[in-house]
Amino acid sequence: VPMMLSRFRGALVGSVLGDCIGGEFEGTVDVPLDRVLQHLSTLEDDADGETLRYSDDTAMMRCVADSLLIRMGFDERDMAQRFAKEFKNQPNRGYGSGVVQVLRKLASPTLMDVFQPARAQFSGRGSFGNGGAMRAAPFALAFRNIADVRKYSRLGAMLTHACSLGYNGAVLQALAVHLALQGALALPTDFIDKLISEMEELEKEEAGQHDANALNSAELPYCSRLHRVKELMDKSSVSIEEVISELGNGIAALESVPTAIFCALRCLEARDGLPEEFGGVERTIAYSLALGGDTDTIACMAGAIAGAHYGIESIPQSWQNSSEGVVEADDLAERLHKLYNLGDPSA
Ligand code: F2R
Ligand code: MG
Ligand code: MG
Repeated sequence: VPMMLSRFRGALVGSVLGDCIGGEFEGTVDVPLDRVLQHLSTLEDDADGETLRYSDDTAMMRCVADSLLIRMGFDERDMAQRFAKEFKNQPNRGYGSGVVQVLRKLASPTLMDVFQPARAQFSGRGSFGNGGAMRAAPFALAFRNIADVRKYSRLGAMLTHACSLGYNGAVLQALAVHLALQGALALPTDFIDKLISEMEELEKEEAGQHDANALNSAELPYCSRLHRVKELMDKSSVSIEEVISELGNGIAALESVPTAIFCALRCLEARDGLPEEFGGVERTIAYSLALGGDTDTIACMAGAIAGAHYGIESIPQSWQNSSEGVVEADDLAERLHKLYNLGDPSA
């Protein structure tokens, strides 16, 4: 059983690796497994290998972690300013085409309400993209209490994603990491049941006002997807096509957060077609890539969940050396672990 610090480090390093390694196939419709394995084999020889670059997923995750650390909690103005500054300094990290407008507006020193630019997106409907979810992991590392994880991951996402399908996806991802840090993936059925009951509460509260037509989705969209995750978990064999048609692999949070959770669950055991020597984080990232679509983001979210479960020791050094931003993510995780322990009344 990994120690808590190891789980924290695994979560953020797993997230960055998913982003960097998954970037190769982002937007590719069909990714045969041998292409995935070929790509992963290049990570082993780090001598002449090029460093894989991180994208918006990691850039924004770092802003979230930095802000939570420096403010020792959630401060919407500080977090918004960090997003804006990061984007201004390095705009070419593959940001979503809509969110860049929010990031430009957040840079304005006269902006009073930092949640307003997000609300103006997509003719006032707000974004349902997965940009809130891809950066949500640090909320689970900063707050011990599940109510705080829920509350602040939602607010943190709402700085750019005002549609409930966008910010609820971020809450789901933060809760999945929160539970994985507690070792809850040891009992996969309980893990998914807990997520279903959490999302039921959340989505029922918002029933009527949430923007379900945005995706023509069910009444409780995340609950309904998580039930599908549960059904797929019970099957002995599940094809890639089935995962894509049941859960999705797209840029919308609803089409990618439940998918990432499924990837982590599916790879708790050895998988056909993946090398036997692969540990759990390697399996999870490889499997996420083989789905195609929004591979950097699905692998980033699945990598955070898997990393929180297996811990940093499960991630090969060659993988850690392959990618930009791993050392920094590891450092952020250590500092968040200290902050987390400050909140422990028994420590
Ligand atoms: N943007 C990408 N990938 C595609 C191009 C990058 C490529 N690497 C390149 O070479 O340039 N990846 C990154 O974007 C995703 C996160 O996006 P985020 O932050 O949610 O952005 P945005 O713009 O808010 O939403 C994304 C798209 O979803 C559609 N959309 C969202 N809400 C909508 C609404 N209410 N109505 C209609 N459409 C909506 C739009 O097409 C948005 O542009 C991650 O994959 C990250 O890796
Ligand atoms: Mg990206
Ligand atoms: Mg992406």
